[in-house]
Amino acid sequence: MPKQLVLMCHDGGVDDFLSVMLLMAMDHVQVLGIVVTPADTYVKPAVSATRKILDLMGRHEVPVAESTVRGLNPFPRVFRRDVFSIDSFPILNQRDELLTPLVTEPGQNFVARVLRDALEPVTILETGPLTTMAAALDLDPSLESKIKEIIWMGGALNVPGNVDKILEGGQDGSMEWNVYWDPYAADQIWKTSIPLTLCPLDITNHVPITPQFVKRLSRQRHYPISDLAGMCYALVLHQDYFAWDVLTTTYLGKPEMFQRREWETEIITTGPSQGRTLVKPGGRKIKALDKVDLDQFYTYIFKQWSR
Ligand SMILES: [Ca+2]
Repeated sequence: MPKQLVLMCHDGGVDDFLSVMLLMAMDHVQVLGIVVTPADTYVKPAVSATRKILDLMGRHEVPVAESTVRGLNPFPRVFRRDVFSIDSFPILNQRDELLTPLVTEPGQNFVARVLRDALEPVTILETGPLTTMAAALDLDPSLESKIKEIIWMGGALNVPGNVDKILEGGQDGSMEWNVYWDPYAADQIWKTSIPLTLCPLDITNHVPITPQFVKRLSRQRHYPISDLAGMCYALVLHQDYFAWDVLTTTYLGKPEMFQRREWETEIITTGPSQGRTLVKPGGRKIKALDKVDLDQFYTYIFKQWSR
């Protein structure tokens, strides 16, 4: 059976690296490349860590690119700095040279080239803001037809957002970070006819990363990927943490685990609700992951990282 063509775009948070590790453990996909958007991260170590993870997993045929887009509302530094630790993990630094190639052109140009060259429409797995995808479509709007679907960790439909009302003054707290970083890019994608499947906070709120979960990973740390995943989670376990990007990526691997639901929505680009994914009759139709079988999800993660 031909493999599903996938291009991953992530934004260098802890959850993004875990998603790379999950994606690379899937047999049914052919990953055409990974692009890093400079959002929830510092981009140089994020690109470096991504290449090191691919090396560790023996997947150095997958090129990695650095997007040069900019967002509107920067992620807090306290979120972004974990990448320095990950890039320095001993398990990722046993070799002197990286085998995974770094693409020389900007990430958004790379996305456009990959889509143009693809023989079949490509599934986009997006675990950061949509800015790089929007920039690639600016380069060549006709490439919209080469995108089979965008699977996106983004949005808060019928639950509060995760942008802090006090730290990000003047906001009403209704928006999710990946939209808030660049609402205009999300709005641009909303105006296309690309099929969109969202993994919003509505579902991720029900998929916590618990100390028990991390403990169970520790018990299988003889697998290098489980060991690496456990170290990544150790960086964030002191705070409330959920499977945001990892749940989104799991949908690509095991869609049958999920129920989806259609909504009509609009992106608010200005004012105190800037970045909100507003449910509004007559709005842009999207599908959102609605329910997941939690037992199946956790079992899948432990199995996929047993390598
Ligand atoms: Ca992310």
